[in-house]
Amino acid sequence: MMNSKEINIAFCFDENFWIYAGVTIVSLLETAEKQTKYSIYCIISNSLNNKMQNILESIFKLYSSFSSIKFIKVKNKLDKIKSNKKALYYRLLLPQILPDVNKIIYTDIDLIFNSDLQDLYSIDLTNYYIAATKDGYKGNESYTLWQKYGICSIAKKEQYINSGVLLLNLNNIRTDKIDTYWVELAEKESFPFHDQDIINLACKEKIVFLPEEYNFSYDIAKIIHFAGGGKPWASYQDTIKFSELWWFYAHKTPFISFFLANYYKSNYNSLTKVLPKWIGRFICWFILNKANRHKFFNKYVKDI
Ligand SMILES: [Mn+2]
Repeated sequence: MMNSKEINIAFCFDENFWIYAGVTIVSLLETAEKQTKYSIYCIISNSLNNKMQNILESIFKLYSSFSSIKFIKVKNKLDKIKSNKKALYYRLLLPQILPDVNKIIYTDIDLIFNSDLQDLYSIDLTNYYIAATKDGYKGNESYTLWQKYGICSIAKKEQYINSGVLLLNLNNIRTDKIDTYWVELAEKESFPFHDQDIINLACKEKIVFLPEEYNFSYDIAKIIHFAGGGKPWASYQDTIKFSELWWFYAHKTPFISFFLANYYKSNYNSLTKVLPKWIGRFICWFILNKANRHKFFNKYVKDI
């Protein structure tokens, strides 16, 4: 196709979060402009099996024949990393895993896209490592490692960024061996905000600050990130802004009955507050039985 604009984008996840990647990917493709061609790289754990990959691939195919999707398993077991949330650290491996890619967008999968990403991708990073939005932390003296590594002062200068949405200049990062430094830090310490502290520490002075519309839940947001504790799939919907937009895309995936069952399960307590206990219990039992995860996935895989 003429004048197509290629955009590299990476998602990193393991077998615990792969279904949420489905929602993020649907929102990415549904908001793409005609000439945008996404090269999607899914950086995944070893335990994400072929069936799971095939399901994600089939969702992808429903929405785009123009873009592409690739699954790459993380070979490095990250044994030395001092944290049990290994998947958070996959993004630090992007420069090594994708040696031929020079520029890429990385986003978390607890978010949805509300806009095409050409604007974000075209931001000039010639003299920088990354672009990211500032985070709300004003500096918390109580973290020992923040004090030890001077992250407090980064936060105080309001230069502390959120690592959920990143535009990365992989070329500069590789040339200056920043990726090696990232892994060194991860193996040495367990930072309170994991990869985010590491990226802030290693990339300071070489960060382009993005407008807030690319991260978080603002009215005009191009990328809506459900950062922190309240996720639209888990908490009572009214309390989370834009959760209905997440559910809109969730309905377009084959995971919807699973999402609903989980949602009712986690909201069982609020349900029983308004209904007699036995009715609440019956509804939960009914929904959970209907959406038996194993049966559901088997059926879906057979159908495609
Ligand atoms: Mn996040």
